[in-house]
Amino acid sequence: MVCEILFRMKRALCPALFLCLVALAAAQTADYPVFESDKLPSAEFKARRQKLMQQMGAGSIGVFFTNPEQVRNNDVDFQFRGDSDFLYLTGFEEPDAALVLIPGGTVLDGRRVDEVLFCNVTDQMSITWLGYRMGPANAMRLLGIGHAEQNTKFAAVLDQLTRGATKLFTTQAPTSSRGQSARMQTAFNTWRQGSGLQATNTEGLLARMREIKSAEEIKVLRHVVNASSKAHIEAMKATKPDMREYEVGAIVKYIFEVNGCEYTGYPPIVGSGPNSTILHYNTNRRLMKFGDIICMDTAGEYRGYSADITRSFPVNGRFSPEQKAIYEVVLAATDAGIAACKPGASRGAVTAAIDKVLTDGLMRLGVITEAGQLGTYYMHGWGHGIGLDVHDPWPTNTFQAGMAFTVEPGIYIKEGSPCDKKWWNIGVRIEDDILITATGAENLSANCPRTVAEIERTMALNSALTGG
Ligand SMILES: [Mn+2]
Repeated sequence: MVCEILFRMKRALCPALFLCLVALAAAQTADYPVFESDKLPSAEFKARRQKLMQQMGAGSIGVFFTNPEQVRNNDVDFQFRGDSDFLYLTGFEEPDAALVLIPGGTVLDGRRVDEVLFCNVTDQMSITWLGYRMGPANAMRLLGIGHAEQNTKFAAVLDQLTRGATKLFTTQAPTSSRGQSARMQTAFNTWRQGSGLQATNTEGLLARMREIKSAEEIKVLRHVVNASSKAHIEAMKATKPDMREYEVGAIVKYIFEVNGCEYTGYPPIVGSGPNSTILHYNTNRRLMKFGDIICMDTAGEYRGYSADITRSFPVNGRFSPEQKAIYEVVLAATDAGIAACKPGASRGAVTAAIDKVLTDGLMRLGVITEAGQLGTYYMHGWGHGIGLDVHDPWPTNTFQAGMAFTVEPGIYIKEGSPCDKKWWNIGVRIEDDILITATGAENLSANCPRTVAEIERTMALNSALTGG
């Protein structure tokens, strides 16, 4: 990676600034290559914006920002990823962008508009240094946005766009501290204070839209769940005693990426031995030993959508009797939870099914002696929505076709727990991705080995990645 300051110096020394400006103007309409053929269709994003505008009503205005870029260190940023509500409404993946929705429509520079995207333009610096930018013209053409403008115009036209508005909708985007993103947010905040309008948080409306997945979204979810399942399988095949946890993490990330994932949905959790009992462990540095169990929670993100899969398996490829006993209890609880998922049922039925199986199982094994002790070893909820966020909005209690969520009970027995020490350092979570269908539920991650026999069979296979 090279430093941007060098470029700035060169630009300052340019003997033909005029030519630079000509090139810059030409670049405004630069072609934008589309490398992917399976992005969600622009018509779907358009329909989402229209549905949101119908709910907002005439006379209202919606102003939305994507996430700001975040510094990692010095002049290096974290890999950019847009705000999920913004991605949901636009499909626009670049930083420094804002969307204004005007359900009643208004006139901007003599043109009737009801939606305006503000984004970066392609210029000489972006071409030389930053890679491809879509730019306003391509955003209209490729994303079906009614009207797009360069983001430097945001402050100047906000008054025109909002004229006569009586209601404001927005979301709580993280504030930006630099660049055009910060300038747009400052202009918006100034306008908002001057307008006297109370902001209505739109997250509730968007949450109810996002919790029901369309056929196109389900296609994407299937892809990312399958890619994530493959990653678990390759990790199981490769895992051996005396590997580091990060070596397993490297394998899953590799499999996500060669299956087209742009990101991991969240940092891989590869917890072995005592680390298997830490719910969101992702240090992944420990040397794994014969006899350890691994609790591995990892999934990719594809076209913005994340899967979320956890499997637990023994480092040496064969479960110990104690690991197997705990595993079978958690698997039975996962199965009971999934069996309670169907249209019209509610979350409470899943909670009850899982809690009963876990309680009965741990009592039978003597890990607990009364039902009230379950919380010592099972301290999280059984699931959450999945989608653009790995913890996706899921406001409705009753299951409906198109909902996608996880079922993920677990048992975590730390060293020193009040039970026979033969159970210590066993952490087991089994997490599947469930889609509610018209008639029941589909386990999208059923191909990822789940039973003791399936896991031991998979682990006995040779790995092409580690040669053993
Ligand atoms: Mn999860």
